[in-house]
Amino acid sequence: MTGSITLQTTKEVADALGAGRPVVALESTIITHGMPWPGNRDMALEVEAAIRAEGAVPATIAVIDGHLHAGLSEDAITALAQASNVMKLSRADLAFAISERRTGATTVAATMMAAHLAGIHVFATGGIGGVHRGAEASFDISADLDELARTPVIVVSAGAKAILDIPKTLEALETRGVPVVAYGQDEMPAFWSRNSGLKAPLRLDDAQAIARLELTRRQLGGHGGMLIANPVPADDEIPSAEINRHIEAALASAQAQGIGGKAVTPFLLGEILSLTQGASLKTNIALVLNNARLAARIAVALAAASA
Ligand code: PSU
Ligand code: MN
Repeated sequence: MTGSITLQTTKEVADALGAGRPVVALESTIITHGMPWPGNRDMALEVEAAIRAEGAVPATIAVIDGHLHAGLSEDAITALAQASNVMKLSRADLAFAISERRTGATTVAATMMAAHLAGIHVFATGGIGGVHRGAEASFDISADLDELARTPVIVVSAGAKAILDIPKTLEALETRGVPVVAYGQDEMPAFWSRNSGLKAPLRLDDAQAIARLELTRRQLGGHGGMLIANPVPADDEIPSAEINRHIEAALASAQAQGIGGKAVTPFLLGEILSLTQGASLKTNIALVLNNARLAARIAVALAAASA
């Protein structure tokens, strides 16, 4: 087999890419492994609508029956949101899902790869994967960090998920040369909470400034990705003291049940969902929507500056 991977795009995405109009990539692991049905489907469709309302086109990324898609129809999103046996695809698994004709949802790492292949420069998610607590023993460090180092896509997130070791995650990003930019505040956000107690490496206050930084990075050459850390809206946050209790409890259950590898992040998110009686999911959806709006504004600013 030779040639290149054919990306299946919706007409909306193909037209926008062809005309240089703003497009925002979206991941699908958050749909299949991050949230339960039917809230996951509602989230995915609301996020797409929020991106369109800001004047950009959403492109949800997934592998369906071996085909790599950039842009899914509402029916395809609904089917994926209810499907079982969907693989969780990181960089290590993306080609396997395609060659074995499988269906898989893309993590931050695999979504960045697909976005770059498609010519999409901006991607919105909830929180990136990073260095897990206890990584000095488990060696569990998300492939998202190396992908940020190598693939030139702007990732808009609410920081790294607070289930992780955020100080170590920031160190690992610095080592890899990944700019980490807090949006509109000095402190690094912590996913469900606005503050982490850690100063963010960089700060910018508007989408135009982020677009300017991106264009400058391109001029320097050899640039990889960049992480925009956008705090959850104040009305939707869970204070860190409160969420931290639940994170500790969830981590203890994961340890007791011997959860490892790819299952860790989905397990912890599920535990925290039940410990907070659904409040963590409401906050997760709010922060993804907030990130989608900012990502769309960055994509619009980049398209205007590149025209
Ligand atoms: N953001 C969310 N929920 C999620 C994720 C991100 O709000 O479930 C997913 C992303 O796909 C991210 C993955 O890449 O969690 C991290 O998984 P791991 O720790 O196994 O690398
Ligand atoms: Mn991992």
